[in-house]
Amino acid sequence: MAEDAILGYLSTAEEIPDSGLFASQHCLPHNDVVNVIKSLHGFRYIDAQDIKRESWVLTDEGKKYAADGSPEVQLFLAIPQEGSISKDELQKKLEPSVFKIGCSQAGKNKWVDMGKQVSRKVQHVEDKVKDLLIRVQNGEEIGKDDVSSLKARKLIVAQTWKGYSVRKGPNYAPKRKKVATDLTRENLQRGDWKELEFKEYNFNAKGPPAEAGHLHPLLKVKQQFMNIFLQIGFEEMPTNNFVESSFWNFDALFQPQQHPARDSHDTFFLEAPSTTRELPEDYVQLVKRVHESGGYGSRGYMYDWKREEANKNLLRTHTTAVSARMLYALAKQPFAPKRYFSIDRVFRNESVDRTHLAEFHQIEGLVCDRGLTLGDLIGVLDNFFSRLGMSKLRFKPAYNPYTEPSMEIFSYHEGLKKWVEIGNSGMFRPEMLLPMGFPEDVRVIAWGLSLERPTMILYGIDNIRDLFGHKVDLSLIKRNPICRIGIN
Ligand code: FB9
Repeated sequence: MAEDAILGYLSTAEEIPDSGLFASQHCLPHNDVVNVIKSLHGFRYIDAQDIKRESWVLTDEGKKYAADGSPEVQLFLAIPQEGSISKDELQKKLEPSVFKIGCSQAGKNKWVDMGKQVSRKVQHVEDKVKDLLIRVQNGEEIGKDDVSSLKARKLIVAQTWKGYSVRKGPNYAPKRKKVATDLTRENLQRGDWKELEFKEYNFNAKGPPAEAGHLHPLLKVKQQFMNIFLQIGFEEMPTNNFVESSFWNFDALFQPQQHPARDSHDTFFLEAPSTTRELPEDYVQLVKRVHESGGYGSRGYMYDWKREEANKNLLRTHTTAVSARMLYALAKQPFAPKRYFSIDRVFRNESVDRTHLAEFHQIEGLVCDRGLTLGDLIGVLDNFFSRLGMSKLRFKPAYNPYTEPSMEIFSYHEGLKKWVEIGNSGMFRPEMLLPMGFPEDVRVIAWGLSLERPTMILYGIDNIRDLFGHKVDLSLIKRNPICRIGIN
């Protein structure tokens, strides 16, 4: 239809100057004409040039006034020729917006006398606004000031009209030749391949996207962190147990049983199995004692430590529970320095918001060796975070039940132009290490951070719910860029 019209027209005419005009002259929807032009241009039957035209179209309000007349004229006509009408009565006769705008416009035009009573000040008025709107509707030109006054009243808005001017192309023909896109056995048998015109190969055509699996951004960033830990001689701790006993999650870390984090407001306790099956009894007694009366130079917490409290099962609130298990196992062997790390899920009964879910991935690193100092901790943190592109670190004294001294870690983030809290750290307390059986001079420095925060910053994700959980938009997973940490 449109194709024959265009190719046919060009058989006699040099060009089609304006596809819009051509469409209306041939009673064709301009869209169809445009699609055909794009296709014929693709096959070089024609040469199409973009043409743009700024035009004005009526807003919904503009359309209303073009149909029913401008509000000021509607108001004027609602006032009796002679005498006056009360403002309230007049208001009842018109729509609220028409009355409001009508009053101000008619007032401005000095058409009416607006008091408690309203009366006409002139005999007759022209609805210039309506006429202008109708002319715009018909695509007619109107004066600049009229345009600006209608625009100011939000009765018209600019619209860019896009069309094409068309000329014959190198492959022009009055009728599109069927181009073959494949040389088939039948063509060869029938020998009609001689006449056939073959479509050119488009060697730039992209093949169908290769469907493949995609790594979640969190796993890409996790891999980067694992590479760094392995590069600096750390060994991964086994974290494949989300369910932990209160003993390893809290008591072994010298966290007292009345500590607020140990109640169900912060921690998910298990109904079934509600209690742990077994704990290393001798070690439990040492933990009980250090909580109750201290030792190793500590006075302990001086409270009655309850076994049943330690037996309670929960969803681990930190992977530091795994560190406790691994350090206890390490203390059983002849002492050898060790570097451990863990990256896995932890669960906290926290209110969900833009940066917090009830679960996140904790990253933890620890170094166990003789005579380690806070300086060693700062050194290790410098080394670790510099490999993440975070070189300028600052430390702020902090408190954890299981480390003394403790420090919050801050880094200046060039992209965000601010200091960002990037983690927490400290030296595990002797009340934690010595009951495990470590020699006096063995120290353990450790630190932790989350996986979600760096991933959100690296991928520019503002709300953690867009990153993790059932609301994640899968296309984010499909088209997120490769993760090269150290990107600022
Ligand atoms: O991840 C955190 N911040 C962070 C980390 C990296 C990062 O990288 C960007 C690319 C540049 C950006 C930000 N934080 C720890 C700091 C804050 O987000 C904090 O508000 C939230 N924290 C979580 C806990 O929230 C209750 C992050 C999580 C956290 C905090 C502490 C530890 C682990 C995770 C720990 C520990 C620890 C301490 C001593 C010994 C052993 C473990």
